[in-house]
Amino acid sequence: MLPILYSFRRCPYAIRARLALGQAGVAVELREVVLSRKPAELWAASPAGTVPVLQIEPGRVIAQSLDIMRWALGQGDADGWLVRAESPDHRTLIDTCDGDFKQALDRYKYAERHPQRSAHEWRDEAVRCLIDPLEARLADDPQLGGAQPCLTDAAVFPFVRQFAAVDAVWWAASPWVATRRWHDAWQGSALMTACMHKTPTWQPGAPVTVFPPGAA
Ligand SMILES: N[C@@H](CCC(=O)N[C@@H](CS)C(=O)NCC(=O)O)C(=O)O
Repeated sequence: MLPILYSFRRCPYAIRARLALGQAGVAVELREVVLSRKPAELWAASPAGTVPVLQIEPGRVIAQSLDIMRWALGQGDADGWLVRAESPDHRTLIDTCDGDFKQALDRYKYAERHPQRSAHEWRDEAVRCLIDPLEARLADDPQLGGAQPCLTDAAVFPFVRQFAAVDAVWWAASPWVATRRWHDAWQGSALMTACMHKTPTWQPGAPVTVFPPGAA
């Protein structure tokens, strides 16, 4: 039996998990869920009810996206994604992404719910938290991992993708040239294309969908 991944196609946490599983070449049964109608099987596997959730075997569950990434790459990491992401500054980048940046991103996206500041002010905050630091690093190297990508690139990219999509016209003309190049390379990559392959919503008894597409 394959490990089971409960996932939601557009969720940035689920995207980072799928990127790592795809990179590692770990085949899983993909169960696409609708967040407003999560299946009982997901709740049973993880009472937190968030996605992604990876059930490696009955009773063995990983319910945090970064842990899924690390587990997947622990199964296969021919390109050294883990080792290049080991330094404390990489951990800081991911913490900032998941913390201050994610908060500013959500407020920028749903600015009408956060009237303490304007959408542009929330956007500026998001830039200050993460986009500026990314630009400084990516001006010197094409990837956060250096010449080659690493876990940090894949962990952070889905959130920058979401940020860029809030106002794609503004982003395309923005001054973060190196970050935009990095974003576009990830967005157009074969790995990302495989990750964003559309699958029907899972329900009990549905035919098994294997991820990555085409894996055994
Ligand atoms: N810390 C978790 C966060 C996962 C998370 O918040 N996922 C969102 C979807 S993007 C979710 O499932 N939210 C619950 C909901 O919307 O009901 C992780 O890294 O996996």
